[in-house]
Amino acid sequence: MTHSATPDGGVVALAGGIGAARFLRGLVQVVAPGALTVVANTGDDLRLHGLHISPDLDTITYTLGGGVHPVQGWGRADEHHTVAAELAERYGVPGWFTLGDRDLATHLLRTGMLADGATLSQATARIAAAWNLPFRLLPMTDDPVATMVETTDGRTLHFQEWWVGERAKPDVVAVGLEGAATARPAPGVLEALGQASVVLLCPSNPVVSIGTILDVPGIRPALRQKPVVGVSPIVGGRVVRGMADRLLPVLGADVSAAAVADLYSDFLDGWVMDTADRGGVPAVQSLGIVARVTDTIMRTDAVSAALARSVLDVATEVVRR
Ligand code: FO1
Repeated sequence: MTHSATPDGGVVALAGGIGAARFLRGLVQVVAPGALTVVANTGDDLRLHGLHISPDLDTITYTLGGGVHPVQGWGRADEHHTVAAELAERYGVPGWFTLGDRDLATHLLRTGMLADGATLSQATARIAAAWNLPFRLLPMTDDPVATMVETTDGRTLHFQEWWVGERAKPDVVAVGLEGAATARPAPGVLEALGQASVVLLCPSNPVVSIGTILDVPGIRPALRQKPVVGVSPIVGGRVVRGMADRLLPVLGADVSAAAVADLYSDFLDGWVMDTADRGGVPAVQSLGIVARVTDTIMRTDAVSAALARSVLDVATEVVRR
């Protein structure tokens, strides 16, 4: 059933990859269809074999469309790797970034549309429609951006080269969104934020997913005008998944739910943390942020839906403040 607080102005959710997709599976159970816009990170995007790959857009699309690889949380279910094997064996082009045959169809469609002059938003809308997504999915920008990391051995790598290609072995001294200065929010993003009754931060990486969305000029100021409620991606001082624990220290932030709230404190109104982080409630409240603790480990869609309801409950409390 839809949450009583499904506001008429609509809900906008800022999203990264796997954790966001899990949360969205719960959110779509409690927000009226058509009331939700998801703005996804494109800093992970990369070009390989001449193809434009959008990992976070595809993880959200495949997960909410019912076709994601159930164990990996990214890429396609029922996947084969005939093309990747032929590239490696016949042509000597090894794949450090696993691209399955079905996944390649998505990248071929997107790259073909871009080559014909379409925008990333238009390609995303075409792909989302094919997967019957129950919400509008927007990239954070149509402009070229890329999350880059500087490693302690003096190299600058694309985030995926570091995270996947080098298995995150080198330590990182800096991370940033290349292209941010000239990037514009994708069409519809600022309008959706302007009309929203509430903006939600999915439990995504605060540095290379939510942080990169905030780096697109115009988005962070828009959030300061809205009730914003987020879900902590850090539980009990640890990441649930991914590598935020390696990147938060680069920003000088502790690996804690309260520290992430502090990073967002210029616009954040509500913060939902796991019961393991009950001790962080006073620190979050001292920032003037409504704090709520609940089970945030989304083992099932029912837990995701309960978490989404908690987030919308906090949104109601924030709006009534
Ligand atoms: N993650 C990996 O750890 N190894 C891979 O080979 C890999 C390939 C891949 C291909 C398409 C895609 O959409 C995502 C892929 N991912 C892979 C996940 C990707 O690195 C994500 O961006 C991160 O997991 C962060 O969300």
